[in-house]
Amino acid sequence: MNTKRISERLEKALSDQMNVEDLQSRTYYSYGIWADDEGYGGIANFLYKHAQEERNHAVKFMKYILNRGGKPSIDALPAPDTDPQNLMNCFEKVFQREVENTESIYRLVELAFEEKDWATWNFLQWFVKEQIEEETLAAELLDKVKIAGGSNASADSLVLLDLEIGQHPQDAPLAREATAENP
Ligand code: OFO
Repeated sequence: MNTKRISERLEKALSDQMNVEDLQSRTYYSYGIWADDEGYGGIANFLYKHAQEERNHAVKFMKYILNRGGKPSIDALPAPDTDPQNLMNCFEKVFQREVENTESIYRLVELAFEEKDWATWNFLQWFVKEQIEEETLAAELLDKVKIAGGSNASADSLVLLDLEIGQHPQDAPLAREATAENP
């Protein structure tokens, strides 16, 4: 009896996304190593934690494919992105990585919709919501770097920025949870 509940096309697309999440994780580690080496210990810490989040995302795809009777495939990954040129460029790259990942998730949502695979469509909604948070977070951090002076930030503001980002939560609040009392 065939107990597989996912098409081969979606199985492959979800498995590819699992590998993309893994690559995201390696990319955040590489940005973290760059920041650590530059002396930004707080920012490095933030990026290392974020790398772990991306690994968690990969595991969610892995388990979902297995639960639906498919088999994910761990593929060879390309090298992560090149090192940032400076802090401003680092957070521009973070924002760009998140936007690309959102586009990749949207393509999966479209595929699930096309196949009327509502279980997969439902599974992917967690990632749609997650990407709203991740893009908001990346934009917030980029704003902080700009406020600190961007590429011309003084040594003092860089020290404060490093401290602040090091303690920054990994999630950004969602607009749907805002209220008049707590916007
Ligand atoms: Fe940064 O996000 Fe995964 O999905």
